[in-house]
Amino acid sequence: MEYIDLRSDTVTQPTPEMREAMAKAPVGDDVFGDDPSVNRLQELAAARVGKEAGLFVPSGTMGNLIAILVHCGRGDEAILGARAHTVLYEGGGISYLGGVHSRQLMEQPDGSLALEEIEALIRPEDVHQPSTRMISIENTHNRCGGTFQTPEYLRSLGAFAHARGLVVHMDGARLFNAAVAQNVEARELAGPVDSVTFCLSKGLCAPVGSVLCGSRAFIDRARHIRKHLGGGMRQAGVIAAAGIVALETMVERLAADHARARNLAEGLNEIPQIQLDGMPPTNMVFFNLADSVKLTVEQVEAKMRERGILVHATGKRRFRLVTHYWIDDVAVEKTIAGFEAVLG
Ligand code: TLP
Repeated sequence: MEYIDLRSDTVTQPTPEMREAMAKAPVGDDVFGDDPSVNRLQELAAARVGKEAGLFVPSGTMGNLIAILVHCGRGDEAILGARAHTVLYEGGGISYLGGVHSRQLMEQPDGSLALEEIEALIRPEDVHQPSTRMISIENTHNRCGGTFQTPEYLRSLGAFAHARGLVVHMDGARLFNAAVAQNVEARELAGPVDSVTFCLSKGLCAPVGSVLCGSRAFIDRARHIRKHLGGGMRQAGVIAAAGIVALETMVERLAADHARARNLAEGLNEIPQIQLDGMPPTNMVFFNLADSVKLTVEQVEAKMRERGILVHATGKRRFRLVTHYWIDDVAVEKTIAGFEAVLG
C-alpha cells in the first residue's frame, strides 16, 4: 500500500530529478576539499543565506552541535528555548560531547525568546558560574507549531546579543519555510545571526544532509570539529547533488505545502473531536483529541494506518501532522475523511 505519510517532512524521498543528478554527479574526496558537487552546494547555500561560507554536514543535529561547539568551550553556557529541538531531541549532545551547559528559557507562543528574559539569564563574570557565550534560536520552531521568526525580531535579537558580547546561532532546519511564509529572502532572516543550519532533507526533499553557514573563520573551525565527530565524508557529491537540486528547484514550492497545511487544518477544525491549536503558520498542524474521544493516540495511529494514513502522536492526546512534497490535495481530503471516520 502507498501510504499517505504525515509523520514528518523528513519522510520525503528524492525526486526523479534528484536521482538523476545523483547518478551523474562529479565527485572527489571531500575531506581533501576536492568534491566539486559538495563545493558547489556549499557555495550556493552560503550565497542563499548571505554568509561567507558553508559546510555540508550529514544531519541538522550535527550542524547544530558543531555550531555550538565552535561558539562555546567546555563549561561555557548557551541560552536556548526550553522546547528547542537541540534541547529536546538531540540527545543532549552539546553537553555530552562539548561540556556545554544549556540555560533554558520558555519560548513565547510564537517560538521567540523574549529579550528581557534573556537579559536576566546572562551571567556576570564569576568563577562560580558558567560563562554565557551564545543564544540559539529555532526558525521555524517545531514544537511551537512551525512558527516563524520575523526579520525585525531577528535583527533585534542579533543587535541585543552582539551588544553584550554574545553570538547567535539559528537552527533553521526549516529556514526556507520561514522565508517563503513571510515572502522574504532567507538571507534577511540569517543576516543578523552569526551561524545558521538548514536541512536539505526535510521539505526540500533531498535524501540526506544539512548545510551549516557562517563566516569563513567560523566554517574553518567547524570543518575541524566535523572531522572530530567523524562527519568528514568522502565522495559526498553523490548526495550533495540532490541538495543542489533541492536548493535550486524546491524552495518556492514550499508555499504549496503551507496552503495544504491550512486546508488540512480547516477540514480537521470541522471535526468536533479535534481541538486544533490554530491555523498553521507553515507546514505543521497540531491538535489535541477532545476528552470525548475514548481511543488512545496509539489506537488512533493504528486505525489511521489501516486506512493507509501514517500519523504521529507527539503527546498523550496530541498529534502533529506535517505536509510536504508527497502530500497532494487528494491526500489532504483522505486524511480529513480518515479522522472523521476514526473519531466519529
Ligand atoms: N526534526 C524531526 C524530529 O527529530 C523531531 C522532525 O520530524 O521534525 N532542528 C529542527 C527544528 C528539527 O525539527 C530537526 C528534525 C532537526 C533540527 C534535526 O535534523 P536531523 O534529523 O537532520 O538531525
